[in-house]
Order: sequence, then C-alpha cells, then structure tokens
Amino acid sequence: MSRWQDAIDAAGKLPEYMIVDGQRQSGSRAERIEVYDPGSGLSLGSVPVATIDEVDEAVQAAKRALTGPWSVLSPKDRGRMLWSIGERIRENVERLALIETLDCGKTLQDSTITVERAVDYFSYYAGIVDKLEGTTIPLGDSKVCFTERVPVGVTGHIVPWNVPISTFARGIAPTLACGNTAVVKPAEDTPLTAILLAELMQEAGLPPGVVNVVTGYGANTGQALTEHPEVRHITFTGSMNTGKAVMTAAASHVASVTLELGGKSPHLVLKDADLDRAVPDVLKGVFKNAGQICSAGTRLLVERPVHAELVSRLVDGANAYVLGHGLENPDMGPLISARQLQSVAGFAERARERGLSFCAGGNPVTVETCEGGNFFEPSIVDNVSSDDELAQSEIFGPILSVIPVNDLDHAIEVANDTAYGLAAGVHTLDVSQAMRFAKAVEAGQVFINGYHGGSDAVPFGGMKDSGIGREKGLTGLDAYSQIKAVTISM
Ligand code: TXE
Repeated sequence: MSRWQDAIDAAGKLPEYMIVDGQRQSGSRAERIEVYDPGSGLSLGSVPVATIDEVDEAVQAAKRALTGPWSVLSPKDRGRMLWSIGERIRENVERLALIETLDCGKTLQDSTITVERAVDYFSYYAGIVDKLEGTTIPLGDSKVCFTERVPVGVTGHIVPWNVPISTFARGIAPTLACGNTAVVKPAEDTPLTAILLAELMQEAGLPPGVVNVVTGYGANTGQALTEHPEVRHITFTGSMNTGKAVMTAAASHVASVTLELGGKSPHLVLKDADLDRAVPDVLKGVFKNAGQICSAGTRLLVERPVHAELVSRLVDGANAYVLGHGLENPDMGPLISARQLQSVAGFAERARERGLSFCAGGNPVTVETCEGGNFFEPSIVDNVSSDDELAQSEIFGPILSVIPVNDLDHAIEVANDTAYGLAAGVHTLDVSQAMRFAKAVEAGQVFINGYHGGSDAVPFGGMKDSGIGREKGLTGLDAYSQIKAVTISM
C-alpha cells in the first residue's frame, strides 16, 4: 500500500478548497467530502460542501465578471486567452494526468490522453472566437437586418466523475469562446482537476470570477446551481434521472440545457467483418475506463454465422485482461467507488438469478497490491434477450451483453430497441450495409469499423432519452450563444 501513498505524496499538495471570484475558499460548513483513490482506497484529502449562499456567491462573481475586463477583450484577444489556457494545461499534463488517475482510477495512459484532449478543446475553440460571424437577412431596399451571436450570460456546468477533466474542458472552452462566464460543480468523487484547472486558467490571465468552481453533493450544491435564477444555461452530463431533475430546475427560471444522459450503445459485427480488427475494437469499446463511458459499446449485436467464433475470441481477450492500479497502466483499472462496484455487482447478481450465465468474468475481484480498490472483472454474457435488464439498462461497468441477430434488418430493430440513442458502431467490409445501419440507427454518433473514432471536433450528444443538444465541434457553440437580430429602417 505504501507505494500508492508514495504516489499520492509525489502528486504534491492536492487542492482542498473551491475557487470563487479568483479566491480559494474553504467553505463555511463543518461537513466536508473525503476524496479517495479508487485504486487503493487511500484518502486524497477533502473538499468543502458549498452551501446555497456559497453557490450564490459564485454565481454573483460570474455575473460581475460578465461586465468586467473579460467583456471588453477583443475577439482576437479572447481567442489568445483560450490558447494560453490550453498551453498552461499542456505544461502541466504530467501532474494533471497523475492526479486524474489518483482521483478517478483511469489508467495513466488514458488520463494523459484526456488531459491532452482538454488542451485540444481550448486550442480548437481559441481559433473560432474571431470567426463567430452573424448573417444579413434581405428585407428589401429600405431596411438592413443583421444578426450577431451574443453571450447567454452565466453558464452552470455539472460534471460527472468518469472523464472529469475533459468533460470540464468541453463545456468551459466553448462557453468562454462565446464570451460567457461560468460556475462549475465537479462530481463529489472527482473534484480535484476541476479546481486545478480553474487555477491554471487564472495563471494564464483569465480574470477572477470568469470561471468559478464550487464543490459539493448533487442534491444540495448541484441543485442550488441548477435552480439559481441567474444561471442562463446548464450543461449536464450524468444519469437520466438526475438529468430530468436538472431540466426541471432549469425550467423554473427558463434556462436552456444541454443534457448528456448516457447510453446502451449497440456495436454490430456483421458476418463479413474483419474479425482481427473487430475483436480488439469490441473489447476496447466496452471495457475502456472499466466500462464507465457513456458511449461504451455495451451491447454486442453479432450476425449468427460469426457468433460462436467472435464470442470465443472475445472471451479469450477478456480473460487475458490485466487489472491493476491506474498508475501501472494495466488493461483495466478500478471502478470509481464502492457504491459503483456494488451497483455493477447487483446487475450481475440479478442476471444470474434470471438464469443468465457469464462466459467471462461476472464478479468483483481483489487485485494484489490494490486491496482497497473497487475492481470488477471484464465480463461477457452471451445470448441476452433484447428485453433483458442487461440489454436495456446502463450498467456503467465492464459487462458486455451479446445478442445474436439474423441479418441487418434484425440488427437495426434490436439496435433501436432501447430508450437510449447515444452511439452505435458497426463492423463490415460492405459500405452499403454500413451506411444502411448508420442511417437507420437512432444514435447521435455512429462509428464504422473503429469504435470511439471521434475527436474534439466531432459533435457529441444523444437522441431519445440520451439527452438534448450537442457538445464539441462548431455545433457545440450553439448552446453558449444566442442570436440577436438588429433591423435598421432607412
Ligand atoms: O450520477 P448523477 P451518479 C450514470 C451511470 C451511473 C449512474 C449513477 O449509469 O451508474 O449515472 O451515477 C450531480 N442537481 N452516469 O449517481 O447523479 C452529481 O453531483 C444537480 C452516466 O454519479 O447523474 C454529479 O456531479 N446536480 C454519465 C453529476 O450530477 C446533481 C456519467 C452526475 O451524477 C444532482 C455519470 C441534482 N439534483 C453517471 N444530483 C454519463 N452520461 O457519462 C446529482 N448531481
């Protein structure tokens, strides 16, 4: 265990405060949230539980910043500021990745990629600030009408624990690009990199109050932020039920929302697919980040002629996975918390009670040298029926449900047979089959012959109960600006 304590010590002093109006705040409540390393169970310190008044202070600071030095930066200078923030993060990739791994359990390699992804969001949107053009609308000779994009005001960001740093950046970079100010509430399990990013932003020159971070639980601090009448837009990533609560809170003061509420994404392998390519792709598509990815390909739809071979190769692949502490770069790290481990184990237990059996994994596991960690085996259940809980509910853990299908039409029917519509993938060498699937599947993003093949420039979001709105790319700017139309009568 002491090696993990050594690693925690090597990360340096970890933040135990919030950032409001450019100041570190330790919060007025005696109650604090203990933060744990999910790989070892060791404590990383604690953060405050912001009260309603403290959330209000953060929102008021953001509101004041809307008319401060931030508001008078030229678009070019605002773009430069975003670029500088990206560069400041880049200079700290190593430390941020270490802390992200300690905070959320991700492998160090994955953490490094997500920190670099955070840099990408700032550099992508830095280049767009002085290109946010409006339109002119023809109204005849006696009038001139033009539109411009203006900020929405203070935006609220509720961030989950599965990809904390890049989810923070994918909301904050575009909202700043559009000239807004923000208050962020990171997940109670993983608050550390959000606090550090807010400080790095200030070091890069961002004026105080432009980005504030309040820590706390969802039901008090999070709700106070989403109910705050001065918050004009809320970006939320999390569970479907909490998303509905966020939308209800936003409705109370007519704020707009972007909701990303998870998925049960189908990954289809047709009989002509290149299995050498499909096997690692299916495994990575579902087991990356221990299955704690909203767009994970958790339902494998496989055409019957290749069903047996594919499952057998996937089982071999899953059984070969090495589990361990994220800092050791294993194939798979721990789940975020004991609560999440219990939830995933509950899905497995109930599946067994319904008569399903696991052909790989299916149990919590203790990993040598990580005895306090929350590990679950990479798991596969074959012949799951489409109406089973394992095919309908988001598990958010490393369990793959295999559903054999007769042909492409059957696959499309099964693929669309859930409340979710976030992502989908298909492996085939036949471009017509791939495109028929891509057109028919109800999903915000479709991956052909390469799951999770997107980037910071590709719009991301869900159809049906997976959410509302899109983040990333140029489309991601729409949530953070509003159109003002000016008509001049001559
Ligand atoms: O989610 P919550 P939880 C799914 C996944 C997981 C399940 C439960 O299936 O198993 O959700 O995880 C804040 N007002 N996803 O309980 O509650 C909370 O503090 C305002 C999918 O962690 O949705 C945290 O910051 N905020 C997912 C964030 O919401 C509130 C990522 C997410 O918590 C709040 C995470 C409230 N009333 C979980 N209640 C994805 N789509 O990627 C909670 N929060």
